[in-house]
Amino acid sequence: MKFVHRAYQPEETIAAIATPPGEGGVAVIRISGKRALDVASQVFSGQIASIPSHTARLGKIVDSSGEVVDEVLALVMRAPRSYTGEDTVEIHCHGGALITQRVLETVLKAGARAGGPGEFTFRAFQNGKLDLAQAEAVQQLIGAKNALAAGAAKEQLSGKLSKKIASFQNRLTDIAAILEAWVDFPEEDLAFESMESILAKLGDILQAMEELEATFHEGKRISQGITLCLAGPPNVGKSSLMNALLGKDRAIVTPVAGTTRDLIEEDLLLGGLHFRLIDTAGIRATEEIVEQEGIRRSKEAMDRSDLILLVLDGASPLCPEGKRLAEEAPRGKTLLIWNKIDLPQLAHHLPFPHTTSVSATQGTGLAELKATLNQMLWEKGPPTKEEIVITSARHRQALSAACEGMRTLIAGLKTGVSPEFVSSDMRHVLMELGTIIGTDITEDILSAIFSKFCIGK
Ligand SMILES: Nc1nc2c(ncn2[C@@H]2O[C@H](COP(=O)(O)OP(=O)(O)OP(=O)(O)O)[C@@H](O)[C@H]2O)c(=O)[nH]1
Ligand SMILES: [Mg+2]
Repeated sequence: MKFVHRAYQPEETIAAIATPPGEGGVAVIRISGKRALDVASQVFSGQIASIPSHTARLGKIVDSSGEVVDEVLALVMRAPRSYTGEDTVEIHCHGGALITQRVLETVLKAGARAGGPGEFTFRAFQNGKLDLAQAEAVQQLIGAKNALAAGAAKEQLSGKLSKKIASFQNRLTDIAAILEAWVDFPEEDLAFESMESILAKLGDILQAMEELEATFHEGKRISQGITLCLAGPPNVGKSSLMNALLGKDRAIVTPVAGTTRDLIEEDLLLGGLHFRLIDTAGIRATEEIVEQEGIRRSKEAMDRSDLILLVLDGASPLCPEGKRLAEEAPRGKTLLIWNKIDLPQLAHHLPFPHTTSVSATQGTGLAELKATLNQMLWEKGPPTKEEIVITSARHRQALSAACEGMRTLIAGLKTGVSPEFVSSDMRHVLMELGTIIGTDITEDILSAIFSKFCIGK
């Protein structure tokens, strides 16, 4: 179902299943809006219209023909002390797909409208329970696939990012007031704030904004995971290393060069981070058409990966393909791995910024490999809890536009452009910052954001 965002109409009461589809112990149907208690009372056998907020009653859901649909618990949360800020009733029924659907249908017949994706959170936003960045964090928390992503979402939900954006806005608004005064009274000597001091303040704010924008580099890795591909010539032990890292016999390993043909992808959790590990076909010159296609895919995988594990056989002379790969691999994102250290090693000299040695079959050197990966990923170590990290491309884009506006603004002040232009640049910066927390946002953007949510949230 596609959510067609509509203007918030508090008199409309919405209902949706808030729990995932399928079978479970319980399922929750959420009803929210001015008439939530009225709608629930029509279908619920017990008396809930006058019970205190945050209390529950046991009773039955009865449909319009008098048939009992299920025995349920009804939980009442009165405005404004609910997630949406509206009167809310949660019906906890038995968690079967059919039962849950029938309870929802009964509630809808009693006068509620089916809620769209994210519509409860949209109402929470409209009622000031959450700002936009916090509302987005709700969805990120639900979708988090690793501990760091969940941590970052929780920090954002707590309002840390919003506070930081608001502090930029407040500091800029103070400066804007002075600039506006210059526009209104250009002939007056507004000596209480010198141009140097204003420029210094703007420079500080810009630097803080740029620092926040730069955290997206890490934030993206946290929220979207890291693509890691195993590449190298045939038979060096790429698939063996894949299996060793996964701790399971996933990829076929044989002494035959050219065993792996297609890409093999698996998820891997390392140090609280989500990795997408890709095993590729060994790269060499071949006439064989299937292998050629495999090699083409290997190269593509190397291009799109965040990091490349370039595997070479330390116990054999370096083959021409290995030499070429080592020359061509992008240094910054490649970790050179000498495999088969359980065998007598040949003296190889390949100057590489990141190198490690392992035995995929014996499982030795894996801890060091993981530690080196971590070092490559986080220049300053993984983000700590106190740090604010932006994980959303939308926030990054807005910050980047705001920084750009700041640079124009500062350059304008330095070259003495007309004050009107400076003020308009300032309004632009404030507006871009506002889109992050939802103070300056168009209906279209709101609709796009909330339509990505799940139904019932
Ligand atoms: N002694 C030793 N043998 C290894 C090690 N790693 C892999 N091998 C052997 O090397 C051979 C090739 O291993 P694979 O993992 O299939 O190599 P690959 O790089 O995936 O090869 P392709 O898929 O053909 O490109 C197998 O016989 C493995 O048992 C190791 O650390 N030590
Ligand atoms: Mg292989």
